[in-house]
Amino acid sequence: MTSSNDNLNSKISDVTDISKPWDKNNQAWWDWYVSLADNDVKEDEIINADPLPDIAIPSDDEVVSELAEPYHLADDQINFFKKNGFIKLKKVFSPGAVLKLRAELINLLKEEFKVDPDKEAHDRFLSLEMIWPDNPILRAYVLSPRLGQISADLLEVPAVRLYHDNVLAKQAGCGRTPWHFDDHHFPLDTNDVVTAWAPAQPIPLEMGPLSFAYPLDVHELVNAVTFEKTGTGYDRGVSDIFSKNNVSVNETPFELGEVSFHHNLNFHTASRNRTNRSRVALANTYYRDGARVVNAPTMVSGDWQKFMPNVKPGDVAASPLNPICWPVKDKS
Ligand SMILES: O=C(O)CCC(=O)C(=O)O
Repeated sequence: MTSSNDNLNSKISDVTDISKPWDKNNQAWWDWYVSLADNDVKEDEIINADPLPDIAIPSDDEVVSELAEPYHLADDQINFFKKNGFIKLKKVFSPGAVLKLRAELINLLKEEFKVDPDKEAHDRFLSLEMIWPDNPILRAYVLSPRLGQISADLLEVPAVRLYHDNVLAKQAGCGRTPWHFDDHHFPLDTNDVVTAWAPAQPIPLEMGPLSFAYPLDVHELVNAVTFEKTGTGYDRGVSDIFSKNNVSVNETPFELGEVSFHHNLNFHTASRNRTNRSRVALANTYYRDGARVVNAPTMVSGDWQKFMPNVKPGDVAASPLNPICWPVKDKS
């Protein structure tokens, strides 16, 4: 006979069992993932975002040469990243390069989702991945020596590869991004992993900037919170422990051209987008050359084989879709 305790236990293990691979596409993954965010607080009304600046848009060649220029990091910036697991850097892109990126991303989103993400609010988190192989201008941003060099310098590794690009559009009214760290997502056997999160417009607080808990080791406080694949229990569990421990959270606006970099053990979240403009960002993840895929990727790793075709669990993660972005190959 099955007791009510057995039933309860099997329900609990079903909610926490993430061992099966993800069998839908990446947009379905994001729809599922944002459903895990606790949005219980009373929602404020939507406000108008400031107009985007009217500035000259650079040519493709100008963007390529801008992003080939190195970005000097001081030792204290590298030490800040090491200690806190994130850093926000200003002027990584020029204002024109950001607005050019936004126009391109909006066109791609329109084409894929048949909506204008800025005009038709559907409160949805839209995502596109692996755009760079077929889009030369996106390639200039994603494989840029500048983002590759900053990533390698922050991780203090000699070379980095691309894991994937990720176009993210949090539409007007879309709720929170749940608390998480990316170690959970990327099926890589290394912690030398960083995501460059590049906003495609300024992000005031009301738009829900990506926000970071720090220092890096606060992830240890929430080791005991079990991930649940339905409901908002995990997000609430992390949030409660962070509040009880007075964990610091950096939730600050992004100015035009500012880019954040977060380590795969950094816990991050984002508030609801309370503006009438989509919060568009390009998030590229880079990892230490030589890393391998873990032996047993889970459903939280989403459609990872799309990012590394023909690479199997346990293999070195180095498909043709994971080029080395830094150092740049000598073209002579
Ligand atoms: O854009 C967001 O709200 C979440 C993005 C994120 O978590 C990431 O890029 O690691």
